[in-house]
Amino acid sequence: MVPPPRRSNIAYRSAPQKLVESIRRAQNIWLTTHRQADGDGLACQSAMFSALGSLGKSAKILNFENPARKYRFLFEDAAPRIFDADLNPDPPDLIIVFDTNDPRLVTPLAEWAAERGVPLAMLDHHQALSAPVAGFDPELSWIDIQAASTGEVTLALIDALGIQLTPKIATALYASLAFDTQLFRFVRGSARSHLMAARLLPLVEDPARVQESLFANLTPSKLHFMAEALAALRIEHEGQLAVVILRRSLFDRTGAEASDSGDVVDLALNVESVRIALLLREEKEGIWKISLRSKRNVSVSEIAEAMGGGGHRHAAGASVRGQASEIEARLRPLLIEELRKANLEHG
Ligand SMILES: [Mn+2]
Repeated sequence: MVPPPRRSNIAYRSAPQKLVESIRRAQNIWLTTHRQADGDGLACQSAMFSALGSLGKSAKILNFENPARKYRFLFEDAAPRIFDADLNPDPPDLIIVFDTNDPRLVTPLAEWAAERGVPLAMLDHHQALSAPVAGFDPELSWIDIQAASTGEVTLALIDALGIQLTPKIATALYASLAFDTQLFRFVRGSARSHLMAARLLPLVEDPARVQESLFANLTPSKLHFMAEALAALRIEHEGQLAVVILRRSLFDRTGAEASDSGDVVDLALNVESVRIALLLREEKEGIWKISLRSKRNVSVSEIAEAMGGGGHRHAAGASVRGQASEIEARLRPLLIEELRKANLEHG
């Protein structure tokens, strides 16, 4: 039997008028992304920095921590600065926030901007929060949950602004795409990511370098970290739930970066039977970062929201105070219930 054709989803919703006009009017624009910035948000910052430069705007990249080493290739022209409210910089005309629609993930910049009347434009592809959060302006923001990366939304905005793609812009957007789709594995059932790649690739000078920087960046210490982290991994609930708890001491001992733990949870989800992977990572004494990944019809976004965080259907997280065992005990019934619902749906 021939399966029905799948939607190709290649049509972009048009850019919000208010967003395009605000960028055209603004002279000084800051570009930021969520805390624990990843390859998507950082690449969008890099692309927009170049794009605004070609419009003659003055742009600044401001983040909350230095980018991980593997992302440094994105910032050969403009090193990101760390936002510091105490430095009292002149407020910009507009702040564009990439890869989140939650102003709480850009604190204290969101509060700083609100006090000075600086609007926040949020470009994102995560599910919008179910409850409105102060600082989020829906008319000035562009959330497209069909996009597999915020880079797709950023490219559509660059097009709407009439900006010509350059090798720099194309390379950054290609990096966003390669990163968030994990080399075209997670394309949200749409042809868009591949079509976008086909458009960008002729302008990307060294696509292999993008791939190597983002993915072929293992070090011996990272491998030792992975070995210990995987040894601590438990697979439970008839193989459907993977749990790993990573203490600060492991990072100190192996010299791994916080962002390295993402690979552990991704690997756990690659176990055939696993439907949810839970990672608890000790950020500092008594503060744990919850990372949840799921696949197929299992959603983890509500669980993350219930823990005070957010995210999307298959990847979500939260930051929680307490002991690892007690946080795991709070999460467990929510995870089991979600698995039960998903199993029922499957019949
Ligand atoms: Mn993203």
